[in-house]
Amino acid sequence: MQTQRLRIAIQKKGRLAKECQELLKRCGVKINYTGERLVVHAENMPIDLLLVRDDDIPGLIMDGVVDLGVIGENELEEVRLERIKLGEPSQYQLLRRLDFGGCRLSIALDKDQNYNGPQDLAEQRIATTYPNILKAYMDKQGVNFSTCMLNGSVEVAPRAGLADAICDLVSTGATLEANGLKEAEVIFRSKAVLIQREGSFSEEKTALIERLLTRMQGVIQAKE
Ligand code: PRT
Ligand code: ZN
Repeated sequence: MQTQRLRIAIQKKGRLAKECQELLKRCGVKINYTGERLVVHAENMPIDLLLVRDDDIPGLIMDGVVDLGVIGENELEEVRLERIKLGEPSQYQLLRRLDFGGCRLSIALDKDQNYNGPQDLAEQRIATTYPNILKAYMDKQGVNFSTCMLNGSVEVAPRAGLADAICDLVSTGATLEANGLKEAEVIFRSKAVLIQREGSFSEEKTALIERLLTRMQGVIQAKE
C-alpha cells in the first residue's frame, strides 16, 4: 500500500537513532519525536517516519513497505544474504553512504592464542550475530567452521565455553580488550547508509527525494 507521503524508516533507539534524527533535522525536516509512536509525521513536508528496530529496516525496504531507510551496512548485508538464501526479495538501491555508525565486523579470539591466518580457524566454533556474512567470508577463504548464533553477549562466548572465537562488531576495541580477546581478521567494514526501495515513485516523491539528497550533501559537506 503506497501513500502520498514519503515513508522513511529509521532506528527508534540505539546507536543510529540520534544521528538519524539530527541529520533529518539539519535537512529541514521538522518532527516532534515525543511519545512512543511507531509513525511520526513531519510538520512541514509530506514525510512520515517509521521508528523501528534496526533489524526490521532492510526487510521493510526489500519488501517495498517503506520508501527510504537508514541502516548500518552490516545489518543490511546480513539480511540481504539471509533473504537470498530463503528466496525472498533482497533488492534495494544505495542512495548514499553517511558519515556516522562506522564500525567493522571482526573475528576475534583469546589474546594469548596463536594466530597466523584464517586457516587457524578451521573446525573452530565461532559465536556471532552475523552468520551469513561470516559464512560468505569463510567460504571465500575455503575454511570449514561451525557457528554459535547469539543475538547478544557475543563477546563472553569464549570465556563461557560456548565458542572458540567470535565474530562481532568493533569500534574502539574496548569491548574485546575487556574480555581478553584480540582482533584477528576484519571481515566487513560498515557505515550507516541511506537506501531506497526498488520500483517506481510518483513525480512528487522523486522531487522530494532529490531535495533531501541535495540538502544531505550540503549538511555532510559542512561537517567535513
Ligand atoms: O534495538 P535495535 O535492534 O534497533 O538496536 P541494536 O541493539 O541491534 O543495534 P545498536 O543500536 O547497538 O547498533 C546499531 C548499528 O550501529 C549497528 O548495526 C552498527 O551498524 C552500528 N555500530 C557502530 C555498532 C557499533 N559501532 C558498536 N560498537 N553496533 C554495535 N557496537 C557494539 C558491538 O556489538 C560491541 O558490543 O559495541 C561493542 C563494541 O564497541 P567497542 O567500542 O568496545 O569496540
Ligand atoms: Zn538490532
